[in-house]
Amino acid sequence: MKTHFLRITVCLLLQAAVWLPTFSQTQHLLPADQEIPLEYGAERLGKRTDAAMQKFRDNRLGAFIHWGLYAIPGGEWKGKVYPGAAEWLKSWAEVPANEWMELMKQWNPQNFDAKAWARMARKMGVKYVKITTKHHEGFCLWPSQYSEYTVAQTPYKKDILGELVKAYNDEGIDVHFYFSVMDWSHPDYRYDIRSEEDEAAFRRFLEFTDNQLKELASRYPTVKDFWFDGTWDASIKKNGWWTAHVEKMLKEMLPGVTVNSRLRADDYGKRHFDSNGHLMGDYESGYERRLPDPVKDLKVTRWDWEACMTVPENQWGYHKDWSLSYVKTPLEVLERIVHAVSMGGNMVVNFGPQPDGDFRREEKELAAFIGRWMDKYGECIYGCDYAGWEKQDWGYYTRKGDDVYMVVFNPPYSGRLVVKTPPETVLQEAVLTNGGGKVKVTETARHEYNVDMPARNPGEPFVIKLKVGKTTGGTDKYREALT
Ligand code: H76
Repeated sequence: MKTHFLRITVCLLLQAAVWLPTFSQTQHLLPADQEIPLEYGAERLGKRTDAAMQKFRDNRLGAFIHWGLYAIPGGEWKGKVYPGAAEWLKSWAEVPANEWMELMKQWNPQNFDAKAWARMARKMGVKYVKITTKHHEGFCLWPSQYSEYTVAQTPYKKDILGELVKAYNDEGIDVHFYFSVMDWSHPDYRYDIRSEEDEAAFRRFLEFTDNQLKELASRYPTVKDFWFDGTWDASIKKNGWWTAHVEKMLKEMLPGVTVNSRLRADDYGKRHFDSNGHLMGDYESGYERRLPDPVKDLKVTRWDWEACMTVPENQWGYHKDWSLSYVKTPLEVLERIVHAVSMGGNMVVNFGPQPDGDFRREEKELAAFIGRWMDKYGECIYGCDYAGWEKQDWGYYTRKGDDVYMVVFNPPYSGRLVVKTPPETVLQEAVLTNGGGKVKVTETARHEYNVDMPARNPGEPFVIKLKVGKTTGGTDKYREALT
């Protein structure tokens, strides 16, 4: 009974370790005159306005690649299948690092074809791909001179990361690097600093990490972004200076590079948002497998953010058994993409390639489905932003300059799509994108309209582009009720 209780507690703690980092950040803005001085707080107030950041933002749709040794066992260790995230198997099954690294002998992805991956990404319509250069396990997808656990020490030998960077860039796709600071195979990693010995070891570890990051930045100078993970431990919170240093170092080496908020901790160990409530890094990266509420959480439209999601409930690396949790349908994935863009965010859809270097059937089908839709309707995604209009039940708005898009996911039985425009804004015209022609607009009240459903229901989420004008004074035929 006792051991059972203990096991449950340990399991809960491990799970907490997984979700804590994504739920702990909040923004608490202090009145300007009450702000405290910080040496390692936000670099800047408000959104970045340079071209590189605008490109990051305009891309809107990305893919995540989680690929490492964990793909080989695929969630199963010594005959037992673990339902938790496959890339955490080392932790679930409590495998010591040296035993885990034996998997390197089996790293030989004979079907790996970087060009085929890049074609698949282009056809899916993603504008960038985030690749796990090193996940928590510590195995490097590039031949790092600072580690013995790299692709170079496997039967496959080749620089997987280098091949991918080239192949994606050749297809016009930006590459972003995922990098886990927490490293389960490095003897100097510490979860907390409790002694001088810890202090010395962790200092060596941070130097090692700096070296790996500098190596990545100089070997692959076209990288556009570093997405840090595994930064939630007390050891890192006690070394907020180092996270500010990394941000600065990378930005000096690679002008324009973007860095996620998850890297950062300030002088007091406050993460994502500093002690004065200002976002650190260039964009918020806390929306992992969840999204802000499209009505209640509009505060997120004030800063840049990027969400990422798994296709099963929580599997990033390859897991051989997807029947253990709910798997989102391609339509559900699409809706999350639109949901994110409608609130001014990016969405990154995860893929966990198989150990042989190919993608599982479900992922290929998903990529093809999203790609077909993006091909027809992508103009409401790329370069689009939060429209600022009141959310309606039929779906989501996005906006590009003066054009407002209605992305219709839930067509109503009435056949009328309600649109409420902000003050001084009038609806002039509604046109189906993808060559569908005009649909009728009827003014029903002040700043309220019915937009007709297309004569033939497209049978898939579709997009109506709205032409919008400004009211020019004149008399108002509507009167408020006297009550
Ligand atoms: C916890 C955790 C990690 N963060 C996600 C993006 C995956 O990499 C997961 O293993």
